[in-house]
Amino acid sequence: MKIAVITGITGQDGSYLAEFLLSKGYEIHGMVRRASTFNRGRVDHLSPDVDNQTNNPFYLHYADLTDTASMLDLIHTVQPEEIYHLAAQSHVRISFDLPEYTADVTALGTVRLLETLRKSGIKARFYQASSSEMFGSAGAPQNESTPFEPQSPYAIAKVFSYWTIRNYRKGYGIFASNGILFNHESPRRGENFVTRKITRAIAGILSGKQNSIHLGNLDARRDWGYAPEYVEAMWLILQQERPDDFVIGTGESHTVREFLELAFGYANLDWQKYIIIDPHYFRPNEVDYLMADPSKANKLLGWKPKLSFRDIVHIMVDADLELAGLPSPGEGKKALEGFSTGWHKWASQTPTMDN
Ligand code: NDP
Ligand code: GDR
Repeated sequence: MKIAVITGITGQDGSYLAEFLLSKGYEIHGMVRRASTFNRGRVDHLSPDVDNQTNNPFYLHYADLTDTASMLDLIHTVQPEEIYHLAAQSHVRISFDLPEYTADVTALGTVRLLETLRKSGIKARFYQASSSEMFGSAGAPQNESTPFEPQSPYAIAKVFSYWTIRNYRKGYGIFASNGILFNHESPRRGENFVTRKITRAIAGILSGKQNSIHLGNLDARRDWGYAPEYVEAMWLILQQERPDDFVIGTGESHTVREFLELAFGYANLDWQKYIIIDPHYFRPNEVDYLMADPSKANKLLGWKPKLSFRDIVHIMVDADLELAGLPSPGEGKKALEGFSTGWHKWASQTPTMDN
């Protein structure tokens, strides 16, 4: 049984990755940080002692990216073969409010974890959650050779981590790889990212709990994929013969406005009646146009996304309507039936209301 450590296991990607690796027979050790509120909603269903129905080799450990000793303890105790480093302060706009904290967690946190691994002498493979935000204002499409032009404290912190990975790979021979992932969404997406904010608002409007949605820039273009497909790419990256860096995305780009139109239209609502443009959600610097050129991943990893932009919108609207106890049109559910690879099912999409 292979042993993997996942940092950021309580986040969107960490929770899907844990499910995927469990289906592959891995023993999973997740890092969780202390919070005053419940922060395990996305993974609680994986714990062996919840309902006595699962007996997963799934363990959670308290540690924090700002606390080196806690990570040392985790790595020494678990002796992992693979480390998936997903934990971060991951919100771009909030990184402008918290630049120092974002640098501490999202940049220095990576160095702390890599140093912990290096000093331990354990030969684990290391996956770094790099981001398309690193490309910033570089022209689209972006691939592994596109120079970075980061536009936020978050993106700058990710560029620091990206180069740290390459430095440790070259300098110390550590099997450390960057997955440069473009935006990927799901019903488990955090509520303050734009896609989930929109699909939750639709459910709120239809259930009479809200009558408007405040948004910022609708013209930004993003390459949006489906998160469960992206965690499979993370795993593939660590199964290669050599460590390397890969761009992961769909190769299609859409504006926030297009997402709005499609999502509201699917729920039979006219989006223009509900949108309030609120400067609070504008960013000091915006990233206008991201679109992946994922040809290296297509060729070397054999990775290609199966679900379309439309499928993702349908899945997210269906899931939020169901969470609100409303009937859903069901196109998203249908799309997922076609996609299902055994480990990922509709029923486990949104384990709890307050994830
Ligand atoms: P989330 O924001 O959903 O999850 C972030 C995770 O990091 C959570 O588990 C969070 O814990 C944890 N975390 C935050 N700060 C600390 C800390 N100080 N110590 C320990 N854990 C911490 O992110 P996603 O799942 O969406 O993304 C995963 C990674 O991939 C992130 O690094 C993100 O920057 C990157 N990325 C994401 C993309 C996307 O489109 N989703 C695209 C490209 C890169 P808690 O639950 O307690 O808050
Ligand atoms: P992003 O995702 O910044 O691309 O980072 P987000 O969903 O936050 O923004 C996407 C675009 O939508 C515009 N926007 C709004 N965004 C938010 N959050 N809230 C709003 O109300 C709103 N209105 C318009 C934004 O300006 C932006 O242009 C995500 C994160 O997951 C990162 O961690 C990851 O690295 C990148 O994707 C790839």
